[in-house]
Amino acid sequence: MYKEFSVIIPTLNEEGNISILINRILTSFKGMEIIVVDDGSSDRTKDIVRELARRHGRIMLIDRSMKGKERGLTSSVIEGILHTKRGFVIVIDADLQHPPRVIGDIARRLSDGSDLAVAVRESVVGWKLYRRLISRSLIRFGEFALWVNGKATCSDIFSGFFGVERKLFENTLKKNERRFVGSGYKVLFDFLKCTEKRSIKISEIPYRFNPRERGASKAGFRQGIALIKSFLT
Ligand SMILES: Nc1nc2c(ncn2[C@@H]2O[C@H](COP(=O)(O)OP(=O)(O)OP(=O)(O)O)[C@@H](O)[C@H]2O)c(=O)[nH]1
Ligand SMILES: [Mg+2]
Repeated sequence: MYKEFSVIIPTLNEEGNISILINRILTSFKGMEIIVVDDGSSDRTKDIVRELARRHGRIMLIDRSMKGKERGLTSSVIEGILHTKRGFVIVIDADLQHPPRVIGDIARRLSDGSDLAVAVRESVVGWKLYRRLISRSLIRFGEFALWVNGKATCSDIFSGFFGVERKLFENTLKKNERRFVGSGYKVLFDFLKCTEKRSIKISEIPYRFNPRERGASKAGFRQGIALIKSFLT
């Protein structure tokens, strides 16, 4: 039973993926709460989640379509985390690039006493050379920034797939509200840069990051700018 866990899924036009992901969680992780945080999808994502929520009490949809300029991946994840009362939260993308079975490994590490459990991309399949190069340089820069400032780190500082003790996340956020870049993509990095080295127990679970099969990527120039902002705040 996963009564202490809530999984947070940010969505933007994921009609081809969301029901597959939710059904896998429903069957593999009994009792786990599922919170979908949608930023105004124009496809059927919200309808699909509403229909599933009608049938299963542990699914919830947070519809942010009226939020205007507050939209963004990081602010969606934060809103989902602040919504739950469960002890641990696990953040996962909706597009199935994060293998749902790893949710179980993350949950186990958190139950065993880790404060933060990060699913780390061991290999990335299908990225073009320029995306690999840009990503590599940004990762190196981010790692350097954490290192010089004496902050916590891990082998995949930009991972979007991780679990954390909820109270720890909330306290860190409360003390550093302005340092979390709501429009950005890298909520884990924002959390790490606000956490002192060796102050928390971090564990890692390696996995293979596959290309998206359905739906379109939302990563792009805007997120690049948000990441630079993350480095500077
Ligand atoms: N709520 C919310 N979700 C978002 C937003 N942008 C992206 N998402 C979701 O966040 C997750 C990650 O976005 P992706 O577009 O897959 O980003 P990525 O994995 O870095 O890029 P690809 O590898 O190209 O898929 C997916 O579940 C998206 O639907 C946003 O502004 N708000
Ligand atoms: Mg993706």
